[in-house]
Amino acid sequence: MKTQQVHHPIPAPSALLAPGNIVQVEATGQGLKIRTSNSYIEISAYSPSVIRVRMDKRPLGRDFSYAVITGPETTGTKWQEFTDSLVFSTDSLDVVLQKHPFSIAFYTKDGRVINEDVAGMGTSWIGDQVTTYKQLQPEERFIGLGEKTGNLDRKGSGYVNWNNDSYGYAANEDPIYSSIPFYIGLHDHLCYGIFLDNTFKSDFNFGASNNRFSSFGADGGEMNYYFISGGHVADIITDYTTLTGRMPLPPLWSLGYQQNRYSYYPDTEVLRIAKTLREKKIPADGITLDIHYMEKYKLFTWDKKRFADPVKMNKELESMGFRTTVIVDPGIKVEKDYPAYEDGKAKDVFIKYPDGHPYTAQVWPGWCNFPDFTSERGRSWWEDKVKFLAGTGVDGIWNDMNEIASWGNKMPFNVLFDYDGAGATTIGAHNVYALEMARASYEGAKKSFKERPFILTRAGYAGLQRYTAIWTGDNRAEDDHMIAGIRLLNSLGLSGVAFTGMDIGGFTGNPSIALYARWIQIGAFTPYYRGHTAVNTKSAEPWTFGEEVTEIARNFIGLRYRLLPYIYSAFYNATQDGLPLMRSLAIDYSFDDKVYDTRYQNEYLFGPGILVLPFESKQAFGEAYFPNGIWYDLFTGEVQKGNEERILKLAYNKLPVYVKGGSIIPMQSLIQSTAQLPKDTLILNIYKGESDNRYTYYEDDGRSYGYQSGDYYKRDFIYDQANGRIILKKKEGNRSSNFKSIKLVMHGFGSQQHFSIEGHEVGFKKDFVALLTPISKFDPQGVANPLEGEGVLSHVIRNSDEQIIIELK
Ligand code: NBV
Repeated sequence: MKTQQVHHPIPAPSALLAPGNIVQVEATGQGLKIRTSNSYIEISAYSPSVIRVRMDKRPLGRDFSYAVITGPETTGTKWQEFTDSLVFSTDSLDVVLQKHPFSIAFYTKDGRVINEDVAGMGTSWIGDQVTTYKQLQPEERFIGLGEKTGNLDRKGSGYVNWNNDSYGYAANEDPIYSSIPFYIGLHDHLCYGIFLDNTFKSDFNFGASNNRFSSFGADGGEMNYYFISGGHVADIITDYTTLTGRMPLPPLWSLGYQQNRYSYYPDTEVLRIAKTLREKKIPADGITLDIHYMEKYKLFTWDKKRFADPVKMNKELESMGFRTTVIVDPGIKVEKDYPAYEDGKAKDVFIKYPDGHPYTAQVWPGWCNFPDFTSERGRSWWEDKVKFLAGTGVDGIWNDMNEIASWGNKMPFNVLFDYDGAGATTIGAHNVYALEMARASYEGAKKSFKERPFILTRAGYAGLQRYTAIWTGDNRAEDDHMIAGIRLLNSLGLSGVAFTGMDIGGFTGNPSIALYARWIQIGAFTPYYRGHTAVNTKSAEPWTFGEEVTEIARNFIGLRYRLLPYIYSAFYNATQDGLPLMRSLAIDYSFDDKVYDTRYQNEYLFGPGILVLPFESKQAFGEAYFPNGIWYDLFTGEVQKGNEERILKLAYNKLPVYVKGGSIIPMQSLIQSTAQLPKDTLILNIYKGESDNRYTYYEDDGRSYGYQSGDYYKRDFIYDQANGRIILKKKEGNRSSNFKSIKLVMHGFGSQQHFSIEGHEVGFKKDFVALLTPISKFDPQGVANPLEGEGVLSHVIRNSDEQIIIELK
């Protein structure tokens, strides 16, 4: 017998508020202003594919963002009213707003749902906390959300954004240092991005502990999100970085290997490290100084006993081809007659309690006050202080502890911040403090450093890529941490941050020899490549793990230097389209289920064409997945079919790295630092492929701002598969290339030794390209001999600025 289902409504507490029905609509140039029974709503188009939704139970307040740098667009939108709904349209999507009660859904032009509120339960408030609930779509996946641990596909997980000093964090801990409330959803060959621009503590749920919805919300402030629709994940990242900005061109030296530890001192020790790198022929460009360079950890000082003459030391380092980066923390020691403190107090730059007392907490130097980076006054004060660093010949600023971290790690909620005029307590300002610190360091360095600065931060918020690179803080010297670190960097890349790194070798603890060897190999394929370790750990320079590992490190760091033309071009491209250096396969193969398989989720492309397969150091075999296309072993040239799973035999001295068919990979001769010029032949590796490819190659002086006034050399390289041609397009920019000749190295073209260049038939000779030096003396079983790219064909041509066509048939 069928029983009648009875509903006993559970009374909702009065604090729970929903928008209710639409009662009034007004068209603005860019969208609609809507009044519902309980809320104020504004929908506006920022481009045909980007729609902003603002909602509050109070009239909408000041429109201000630390993240977004663009405004709405006024053209191309229209709206229509129906009995039960309003439809707001752009050229790319239709936004359907239900009237009774209010809810919102985004559709493709051919009527497919991309994303929709849970009917009748879209957005609601519980007190000041606001959340939007989105219907889970069948097979929906979620990727991104910035520096978040966990799987590539975040389905079934929930996360919190609250910048947190996470010393020695667990590989699955949340939250850690930075907050980027932006993720990408995928289902049915559709994808979209959602960026919740709200600096309060925020909460994301991707179907965790429920089977109905994904949701995003914050502890206060407006529901203020941007919906981005796009055909491809890459388009969404590009749109997101149009909203929040892209990275500036980094100095070339910052892409070389950087050596650090907590801490190198005194000056003689710093110089010893630099000299040893040179003596051992381990290429490097940077030395990073941790907190012990300061006098009793006081900002904007040098310890005079340890560093009697920092200018001289930095000059000496520079003459050896090294650049110096120094750490800064936000805490200014409360100490009478300490100039930075007295000046900060006089200029009233510190954050305060409501009764006007400066907020004081303990960090390295002792009790400290903290500049208010959310105020124009605080930022320009800091910018001015940065001159001190410029004056001592420093080239990079490393912003640490900016969550804000302090002993006890429990900053009171009633501390006041300027929040650029609007005023905020800790609960609204905490997540942007680090972003604004990095901004002040960047702006200050831009004004006072003689060349492009390198800026690094530990914490941040959406948009941090405009000012700074980021590293993943105090990781552990453990295998799973190395692999989790890859996913953190890949996720940051999906979230608009291209310039990222992790402590190579691990910060806490001591890596095993094998772990260090694997990590230094992987590091060569991460954007910011820095070895670092904590105080009181064993030495962790590349030569401290025995002769064999020294050789492995030399090989892989050397390979990194030879790849610099490719890497620098990838950075240039990131400044243009926002696409990261480390690309999770979810970017290019978004709807290939295998990519999300936990066995394969760590694989990524470094730049557009190099596939990196990271495995733990303990593994003798690794399960690999090769996505669609043809792949070439970077070291041996061996061809690997795509759409194939394979078990790889691993070796401690060779990281599996492959190149995608159709790629054009520019390389140069080995140099020991970017201060050294490579030989004047650019090596252009061309890999036979099955589809077309276009790629922008870029050079400039690597250090000045001359590129902004045309002092650059840029050209497009096209792999025109359909017509059997490679085209090196005419150069753009006023600069001549560093390379007088180009050596064309053809991979995968078999015995075809004749090509025509500019209509003339040319014979290519059989060649041999050694990417790594043999280390077989350490390799008695001959397990891996990762040296030969054998059987390639090569031909050297003059590097003319005009278009060059190479016919393959
Ligand atoms: O300044 C010391 C360390 C630094 O080496 C590390 O990279 C930062 O993440 N810093 C944290 C301070 C606290 C270390 C326990």
